Amino acid sequence: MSRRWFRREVFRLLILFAVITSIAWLWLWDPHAQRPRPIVYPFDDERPKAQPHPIDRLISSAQRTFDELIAKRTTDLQATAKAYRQRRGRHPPPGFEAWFAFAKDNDALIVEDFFDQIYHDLNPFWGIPANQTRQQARLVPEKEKITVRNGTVQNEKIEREWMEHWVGMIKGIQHHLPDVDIPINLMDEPRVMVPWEDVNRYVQVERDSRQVLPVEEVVGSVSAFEADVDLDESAKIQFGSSKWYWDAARLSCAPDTPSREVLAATNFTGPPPPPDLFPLFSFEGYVSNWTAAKDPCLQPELRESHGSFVEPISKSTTQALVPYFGGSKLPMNNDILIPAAMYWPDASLYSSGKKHGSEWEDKATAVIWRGAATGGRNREENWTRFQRHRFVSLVNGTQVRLAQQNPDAAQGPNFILQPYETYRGTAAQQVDLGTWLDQIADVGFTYLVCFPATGNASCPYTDPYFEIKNEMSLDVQYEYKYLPDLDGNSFSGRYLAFLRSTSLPLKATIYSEWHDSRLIPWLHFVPMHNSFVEVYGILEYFIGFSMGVETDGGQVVMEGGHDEEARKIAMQGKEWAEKVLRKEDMLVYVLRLLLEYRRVCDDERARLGFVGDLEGKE
Ligand SMILES: *[C@@H]1O[C@H](CO)[C@@H](O)[C@H](O)[C@H]1NC(C)=O
Ligand SMILES: *[C@@H]1O[C@H](CO)[C@@H](O)[C@H](O)[C@H]1NC(C)=O
Ligand SMILES: *[C@@H]1O[C@H](CO)[C@@H](O)[C@H](O)[C@H]1NC(C)=O
Ligand SMILES: *[C@@H]1O[C@H](CO)[C@@H](O)[C@H](O)[C@H]1NC(C)=O
Ligand SMILES: *[C@@H]1O[C@H](CO)[C@@H](O)[C@H](O)[C@H]1NC(C)=O
Ligand SMILES: *[C@@H]1O[C@H](CO)[C@@H](O)[C@H](O)[C@H]1NC(C)=O
Ligand SMILES: CC(=O)N[C@H]1CO[C@H](CO)[C@@H](O)[C@@H]1O
Repeated sequence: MSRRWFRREVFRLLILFAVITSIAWLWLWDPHAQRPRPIVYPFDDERPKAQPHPIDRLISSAQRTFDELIAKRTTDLQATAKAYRQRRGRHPPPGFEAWFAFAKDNDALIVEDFFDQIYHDLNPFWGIPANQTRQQARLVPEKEKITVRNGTVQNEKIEREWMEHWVGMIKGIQHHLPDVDIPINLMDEPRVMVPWEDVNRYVQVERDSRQVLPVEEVVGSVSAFEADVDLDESAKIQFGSSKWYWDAARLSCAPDTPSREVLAATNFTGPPPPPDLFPLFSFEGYVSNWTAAKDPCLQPELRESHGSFVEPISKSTTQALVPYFGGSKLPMNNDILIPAAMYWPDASLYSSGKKHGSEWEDKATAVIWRGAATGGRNREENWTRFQRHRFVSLVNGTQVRLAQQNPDAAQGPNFILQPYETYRGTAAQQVDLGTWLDQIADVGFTYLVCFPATGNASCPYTDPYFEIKNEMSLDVQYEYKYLPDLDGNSFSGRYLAFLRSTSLPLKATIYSEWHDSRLIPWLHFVPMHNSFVEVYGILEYFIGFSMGVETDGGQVVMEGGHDEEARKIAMQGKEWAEKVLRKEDMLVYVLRLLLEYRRVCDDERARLGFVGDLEGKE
């Protein structure tokens, strides 16, 4: 009897102990926490052994983030409306019931957080009069807007291909839409950049106006759209341009951010300044806070190392808060995001239709990239600061070897090599970095996009550093395991296709897209810093390195990699994209967006709402 009791007590204590230690461990370990700069071990064998690789930790932390997100899923109207009120602080917009039915009919997974971007984009509009936004939209020329009347898209003459895709998208939901004017940005680059102080004032108005009104005070349908009011031409949207895009952009950063007071760079000679070894927002060098790692307000060095700031192709922007819809923007822009036009057609340059690549095991264990040298207008004086050029150079074995042999400093024309051992790289100690890159990477430009234009793919000032490679269709690229995805003149239009492929996207960007709150780094894709400082660490973690062993076929055998982790992320990304980034999901997003947009443009907006789920309950 007492012996059994004793055993039970010991067992209990053991359980208690286990619970306490796991809680303490979970509590103490937070990959997002701002840590002091870690110690840099000059030699790998000084590093404490048997610690999990930082990427292992980031991967398991990503799984937890995902579990928390998905636990918020709602499946009926009641719960969905309730989650809305909790997160947004007001009633859902008129039309919410039809929206929910549409989402259900299309098997959409509903998590209120998936729509956060809509509120980030639209909330500032509560700070300016509804009629002003409405008039501004009305005054946009026909060819730059989509007009919906009586449940039908009115656009007939369509000149641009992008417009055709977006019209197709809106047609998919036109029967559910109130009358509305949707101005569309047909340029690559975002257009609206409102100073932070103004946006702050506007969102304060929104916050103060939040209210879950008593049911009897709520108006359930939007006001009739004025047929032909006298339009005040002075409300017309005006765009201008500034020579230094950065100096306009940083005004949209919060006053306490590092970029706010940093003037634009004017000397773009040579490589950008060396990147931090363990950049901010990373865990032992690897991206841990993706939202922060891609935000130019938090990384002033981007002003001189990303084409969007060095020299964008077009700089037509406004500082006024006006409604302009587009496929991507910088975090500091105030454009309203919709899914990008190139995500809509079933097959195009940016996707390979139904082909998503073969089985992981059948792919080459290597990195593939093809593309044009875009990113902005690269010139002889500043091409060394462009992100695509930098990436292509950094994984070119010959360029890296030349840099290592450079007697002055370990640098190439457009990059400075960092001591790669700090990223737990061991390949460099076994084999020469250049040789290793030759074995695992096939990356190159198909067109050098010279300025002034040469009329062909070559370019006198970059020819010495880059080979012009043949184009390669996406389905051939899918025969390789690793797919870097880099910003061009704006975001990269292949991203969705890459996610949906059976290969693994390695993503670096400064752009925001509609789907950002749906994708989790290290779970659905691999994030990279825009400096690419940790690219060798990432490649070594996944691919491993060669000890000189070759197969019978003469292929180099890689050891010490994490092929299974790579396969898993590739497949998780694919399955998730097939669940929440389908065309149906885009429509569900755009319908929600347009219902909100219509409400915020309505003079009665303060009282408009959906309360169908509450009626008869009070
Ligand atoms: C990421 O960084 C931003 C900016 O420092 C911060 O506001 C945010 O809370 C961080 N996110 C996480 C998940 O730690
Ligand atoms: C917008 O409405 C306000 C009253 O709510 C009015 O004073 C103002 O003139 C209107 N502005 C425009 C551009 O029509
Ligand atoms: C929409 O319907 C109304 C009423 O049926 C009609 O008066 C109006 O002309 C229609 N507008 C368009 C653009 O079709
Ligand atoms: C620009 O920077 C380069 C390299 O740092 C330097 O050699 C050159 O003198 C600078 N030019 C000007 C005009 O400051
Ligand atoms: C490309 O065009 C330039 C002149 O614009 C010419 O000098 C050069 O030979 C051409 N290169 C090729 C590979 O055709
Ligand atoms: C790699 O770098 C070397 C030396 O700069 C250059 O000649 C070669 O064309 C580059 N290869 C590619 C694929 O760009
Ligand atoms: C628009 C812009 O920034 N262009 C710059 C590219 O680099 C050269 C040389 O540094 C500058 O003179 C240009 O102004």
